[in-house]
Amino acid sequence: MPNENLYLQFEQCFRAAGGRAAIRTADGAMRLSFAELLSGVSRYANALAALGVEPGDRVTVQVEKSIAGVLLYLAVMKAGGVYQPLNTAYTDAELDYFLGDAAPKLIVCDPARQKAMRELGNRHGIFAVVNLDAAGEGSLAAMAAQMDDRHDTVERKADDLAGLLYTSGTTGRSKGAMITHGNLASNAATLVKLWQITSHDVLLHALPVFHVHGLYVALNTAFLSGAEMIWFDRFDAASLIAAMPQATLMMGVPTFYTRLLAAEDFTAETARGMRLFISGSAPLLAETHETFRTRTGHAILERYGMTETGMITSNPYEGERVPGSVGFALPGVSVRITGDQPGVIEVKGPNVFKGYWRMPEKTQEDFTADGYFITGDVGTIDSQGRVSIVGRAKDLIISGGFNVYPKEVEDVLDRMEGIGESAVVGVPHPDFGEGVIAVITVRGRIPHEQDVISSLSERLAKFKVPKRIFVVDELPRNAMGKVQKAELRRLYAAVFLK
Ligand code: MLC
Ligand code: AMP
Repeated sequence: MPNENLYLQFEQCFRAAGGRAAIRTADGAMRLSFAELLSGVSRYANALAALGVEPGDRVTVQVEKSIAGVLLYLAVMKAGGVYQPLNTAYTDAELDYFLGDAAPKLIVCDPARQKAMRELGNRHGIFAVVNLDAAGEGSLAAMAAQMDDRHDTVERKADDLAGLLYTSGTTGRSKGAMITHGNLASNAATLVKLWQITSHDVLLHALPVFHVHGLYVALNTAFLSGAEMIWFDRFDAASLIAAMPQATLMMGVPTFYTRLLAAEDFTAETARGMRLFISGSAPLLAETHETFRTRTGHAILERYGMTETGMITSNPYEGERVPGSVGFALPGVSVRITGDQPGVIEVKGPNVFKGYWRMPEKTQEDFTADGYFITGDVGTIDSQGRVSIVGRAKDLIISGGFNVYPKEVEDVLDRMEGIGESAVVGVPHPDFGEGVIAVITVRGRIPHEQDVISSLSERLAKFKVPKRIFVVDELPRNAMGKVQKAELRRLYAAVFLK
């Protein structure tokens, strides 16, 4: 049996690229060649083995974005482990759940969080905790530096897990999506080919690396093609504009594009050397697409994906990129809508995950009898196969590319003293696409809006916390007693647009 560990494919590409830059900062102050990437990953993989990580073990990682963090990501794969990244915004209360559920062998966190993480880990019988800071220093980096730079890539089958990525659910409980080496390998190869990514490309990488977009779409396509990356620890329009003349390729959420357009010095000249702009994770407004094209001459290529499936559809590289459409099913992936259109999009293919971690019933619920994954996105497919997303069957808000499940926020609100009921909805937001708001009823004294927000921030990651809280006497309900969220979205539609 051949070794189907995806890292072997990356490794081949790294060897061929040798001394060329793999990842660097725009000013060149930090630069890692492909050869250094190879030896660095081996050192980290040896460190993981020394820390007791065995094939199939989860490694939970909550660290600031850094190049050392990339070495760690690759090393977990090389060592046969299961990479389990977490948003740096998660609070201790949120982490407690993930640690208990994922039951990792090792936790890697920021030094500032080590004490709290150790306490949380101990509660779940996880005793190995090491750290890595934003500069790529820390106990794990120190350990890796002592290790041998040769390491045999652990044998994995295509069906073995490479990642465990949590995604919230409409029930409010997060589910771990089990992603295999085969899922990642097929999706990355398809995208490299479709978007014609080569070793001549230079990718602007400003996305976080704890979600599918920045992690699997951006990193894996660069690693499989030998493209160079210009590395940003976070998105900042001015820094991207300054670096863009050195680049050919960018991937971002719609907020990246609206923020670039808001900068007057972002011009056709800035984007002259660019080959391709890709958008995804949230709907790109047709207006943004048009304004971008008028300003730069580039038609942003919109694609559609999900944690559970990787990328599903894409507008064509050659051929018309239609604003408001997410394009065609990727080669090898089948997409359908059963019944009337618009309807729920279903997907099947080598990109589709293996199921939810330790939730066989939930997994079964989300697949059809003939093996299609039910996305919960509502769309249409035209006679040529072009897919458009028109809504969501799931109660989900996407704010600046981050998913917020209202139920999770409502559960916290409902437990707060003095609050009767709550309904959390997303309304149009000029920067984040959708902005989170809460509408509540109270028992007794009306609380200060800021007090409710502060109290929520102790339990929930910042991006989930409603930007505004509105108090009403009663929530609007239909005849069945169900809160009418559509009505709330209509009533509060102009909150952020004033
Ligand atoms: C930050 N804040 C957000 C937020 N990001 N609030 C709501 N939604 C968000 N997305 C908070 C901050 O904590 C801060 O709170 C305040 O809002 C203003 O922050 P900011 O400085 O303006 O934000 P910034 O750091 O610039 O971040 C915005 C952003 C970032 C858009 C650059 O959110 C981002 O990188 N988003 C990308 C998400 C992503 O990668 N999604 C891919 C998912 S994968 P305060 O109170 O402290 O001021 C997926 C599958 C697929 O969906 O198809 O790709
Ligand atoms: P996540 O669970 O974080 O992976 O988010 C996946 C969800 O993001 C999908 O189910 C869609 O609702 C949404 N999404 C991703 N890409 C697009 C897109 N191009 N247009 C509209 N929604 C998108």
